[in-house]
Amino acid sequence: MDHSSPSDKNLSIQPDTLAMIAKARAEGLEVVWDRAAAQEPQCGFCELGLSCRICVMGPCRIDPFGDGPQRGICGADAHIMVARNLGRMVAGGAAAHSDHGRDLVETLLAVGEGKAPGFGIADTAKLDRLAAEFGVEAELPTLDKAKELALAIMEEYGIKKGYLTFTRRLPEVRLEKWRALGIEPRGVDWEVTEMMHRTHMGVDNDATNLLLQALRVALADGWGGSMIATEISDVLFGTPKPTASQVNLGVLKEDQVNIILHGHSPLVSEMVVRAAQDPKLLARAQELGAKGINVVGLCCTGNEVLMRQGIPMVGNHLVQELALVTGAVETIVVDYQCIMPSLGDLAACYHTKFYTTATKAKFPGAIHLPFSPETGEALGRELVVQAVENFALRRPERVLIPGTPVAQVSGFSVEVIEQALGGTWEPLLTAIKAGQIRGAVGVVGCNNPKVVQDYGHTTLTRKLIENDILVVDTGCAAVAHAKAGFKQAEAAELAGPGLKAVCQALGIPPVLHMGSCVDNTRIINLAAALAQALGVDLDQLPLAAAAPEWYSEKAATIATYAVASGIYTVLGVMPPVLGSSAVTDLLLNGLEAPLGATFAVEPDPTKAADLIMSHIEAKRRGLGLKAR
Ligand code: XCC
Ligand code: SF4
Repeated sequence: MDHSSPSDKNLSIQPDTLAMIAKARAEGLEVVWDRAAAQEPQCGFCELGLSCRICVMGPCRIDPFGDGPQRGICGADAHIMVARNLGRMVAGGAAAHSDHGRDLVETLLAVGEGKAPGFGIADTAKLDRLAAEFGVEAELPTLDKAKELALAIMEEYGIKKGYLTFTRRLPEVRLEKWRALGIEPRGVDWEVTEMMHRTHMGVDNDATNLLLQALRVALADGWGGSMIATEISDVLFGTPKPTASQVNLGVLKEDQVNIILHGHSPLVSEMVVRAAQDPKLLARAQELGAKGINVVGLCCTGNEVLMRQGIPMVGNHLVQELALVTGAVETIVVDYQCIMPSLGDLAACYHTKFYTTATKAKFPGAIHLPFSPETGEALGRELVVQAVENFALRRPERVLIPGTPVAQVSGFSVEVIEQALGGTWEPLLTAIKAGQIRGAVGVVGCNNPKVVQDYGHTTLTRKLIENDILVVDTGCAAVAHAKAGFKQAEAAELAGPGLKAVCQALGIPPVLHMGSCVDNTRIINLAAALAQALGVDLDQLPLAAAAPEWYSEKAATIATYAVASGIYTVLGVMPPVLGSSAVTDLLLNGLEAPLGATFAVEPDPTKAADLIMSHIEAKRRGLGLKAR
């Protein structure tokens, strides 16, 4: 019997999602859309950024209609309130990414000191390049070099050095623009801390000054914490190469032990992937009646192991609960970020075991087995052992796995794209100059129950590639695109004639998967490389970014560093800023003159595509290229 209501059809464009919503209904289980409905109507003050609970003289609210209070108890007006709230949001995202990066650096240090069994250096060429960038002696043996690099990168977090090394990848003109505004990032933790300080009651009470610090803390993420996470992950686990895999709930297997890896870090997940190949554990699984051990990924931990190991992707943010509703999951292992605190309740409705692995991220209903570089390898094995044993408790009558897996190719690191082009950016630049490719857009970010799941991503991207715009993607957007079939070489057929010809010549899809959320730094590195190759600043390139379904603080931070790096960025969901005309105007218009880029907000993805296309043609004109 179909328990879904007709209105459920408006929640997602994905048949596998809808099938599992129906199963959740039939089994009386609550999922994210139910809780979203229960929150209606959402607070209008908060939506506008006009509520404040920074101190306990408050909470305070400002009346957007002008009848009620126009100031908080301390005297903060609407502009101060909105700017402070936004600043804290951006700092939250930067803190999350950067703290994730720190875990990778700590592990690199442990590897260098010989204290991390099972971990090693997978990409020595990248280790060498980074060592050169950070002034580490080239002649050192590999492990010593890893240690010295880790120690050098730790300086990026502090207050001694005063600049971020990765920013030196940018054209000098970009750095000069930052210096003119006073937003060149100094240290990762420094900028986060200063944002928190400035937004304490009675510190920075100038909306513009607050927003400048928001730009600076975002840059400390993009060219600091996130980039560290990406680069060190490549050193430890390998720089991604094109890898064939599959996507959607159908990658779960009825006759195998299913393990889901969820969160953002590759540290535990890589160890689980490795342990799952152990013949002894496979034999034990077979003893219990399973045909094998099926490791799949979800959200960005999923992207990490998909990009490097070809591990199938079960789904994006709004699928996390539904994956458990299949009843086919022995174990879900999480690290941190974007993990719904509801997972414990859902796991308890099935035989599923829910494991947390980060001391900084505990959840109700979970078993906590903390990771450390010293014990990570053993932890990976223990998690697989537990999953295999749990297979015996699965209740086949409750299992329903919807969907047929869709093929996808993933793993387009900057290094691989450059290689595919023959080791130089020239062929890509030639195709752009000739107008075969009009430009490139990063379509990135989350799912949000305010948007029909995956409709924003896929509608925008389909229209962009039809119009000869190359799309690169990360995060949950990448999962949406893969499910739509955009990541197969055959998807070249969906592209306009120019892009299609380029894709067919190179044997690549028109939508290139560049990784997880922290891997948005691959996109800005690509942009910087193209700008350097052309001898221009990033804002002169025919590039844009979009986050059609974003929800998280991290996404706000990514969008902010994209704009501050010179990339026009279109959001599909309104950030909580409309309560201040000054803040809104600064974001939509005021950054154009000093930084060459702005934010735009457009919930309709078809119209967002139009905005992006006219932006790209304007940038082409600016470069003296033929424009439409
Ligand atoms: Fe989270 Fe990275 Fe957003 Fe997905 S896309 S919902 S942040 S998992 Ni980055
Ligand atoms: Fe109210 Fe000001 Fe305190 Fe905010 S900081 S809660 S506006 S008194």
